Amino acid sequence: MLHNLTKLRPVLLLLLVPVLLTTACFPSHPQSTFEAAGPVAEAQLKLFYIIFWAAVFVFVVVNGAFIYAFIKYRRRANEAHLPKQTHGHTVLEITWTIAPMIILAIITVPTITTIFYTAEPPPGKTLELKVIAHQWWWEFEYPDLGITTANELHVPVGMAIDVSLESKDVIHSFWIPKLAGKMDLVPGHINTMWFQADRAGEFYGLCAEFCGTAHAQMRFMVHAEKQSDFDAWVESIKATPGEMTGLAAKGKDLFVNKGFDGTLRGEKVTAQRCAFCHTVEGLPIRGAVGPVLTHVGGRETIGAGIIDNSAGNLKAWLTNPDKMKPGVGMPTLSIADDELDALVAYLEGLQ
Ligand code: HEC
Ligand SMILES: [Cu+2]
Repeated sequence: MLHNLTKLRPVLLLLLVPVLLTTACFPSHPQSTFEAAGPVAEAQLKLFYIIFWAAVFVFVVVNGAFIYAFIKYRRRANEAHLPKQTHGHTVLEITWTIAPMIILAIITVPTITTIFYTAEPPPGKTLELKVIAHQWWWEFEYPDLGITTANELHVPVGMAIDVSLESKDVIHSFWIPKLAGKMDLVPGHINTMWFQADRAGEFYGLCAEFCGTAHAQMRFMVHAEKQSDFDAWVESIKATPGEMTGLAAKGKDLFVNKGFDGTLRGEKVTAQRCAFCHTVEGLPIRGAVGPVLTHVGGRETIGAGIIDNSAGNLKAWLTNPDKMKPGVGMPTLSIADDELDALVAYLEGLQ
């Protein structure tokens, strides 16, 4: 008995695999698409179910026929002759030609209508959003509102967001599992899509196309909020940061004026100024290599959605961004400890 069980072990382990795999589809998981929170994700989920059940139907019918034939026509003991052979059967042949046509139609019609539905936002008021992908972070521009942010998206609940997608470097893919399926961001080409959040909440977003070393750390958070909260957020983003005092003022001076030496992906770099790469509204220079930092102090995460935004993490990031996000496009600079504290105070003051 025990011996038999040992023999069965590989089989039992193999059975465990599908069981574990199904646990990956738990609806409340941030990356699950089974808990759609907007019309686009719902349409895509509906289409998934149609195709899924069509596939289940085909699986059951084909394998059912197989199993039936295996059992009914198996070779029995002492059976010398073959079962009755059929050559040509008009009814059967017509059936297995028409049945797949019906199944394909059942799949094709909703697929095409869903493609058209998700391609263009419905008529009515929409909010325009430009998404620009960078290795490995997100730039979000709202052309109607005249604001730009990074790695954190705010949208009003119940409003269709009319998205145009482009990339500064390689192909990325924009994906908010609970709101809308993936769409590529291609350098030199603009793709479009739309999505809408039907309830307030935070939705997880990520890059879904392998785009280099830190691809897995290219994330963002979508905050869907009621119109008045969204309007208040827009006002806060439009505001230019106020005067800095004390340590933060020293940090601001370092941010604009000091050139730091360091390394970028193993190469030596010199005289790197933060403001050459980052924009902070109100400063005399505007950098466009890294994310806009005008209101970075008010963001929940840094490093494109991967690390909580806290003084400790900001300091760790400035000390060695490459350690927190291997391959990152921000150089590891030699910054003295008191300078780090001043820079962190400045960044935290950018609310
Ligand atoms: C050579 C350009 C460059 C320089 C110089 C530079 N950065 Fe960056 N920085 C980047 C890039 C690129 C990112 C985005 C990294 C990512 O998430 O992939 C970044 C990210 C950041 C972030 C996180 C922002 C977010 O929303 O995730 C902060 C904070 C930051 N930099 C602060 C600074 C400060 C302070 C300095 C000066 C000491 C500095 N940077 C110098 C390119 C630069
Ligand atoms: Cu990417």
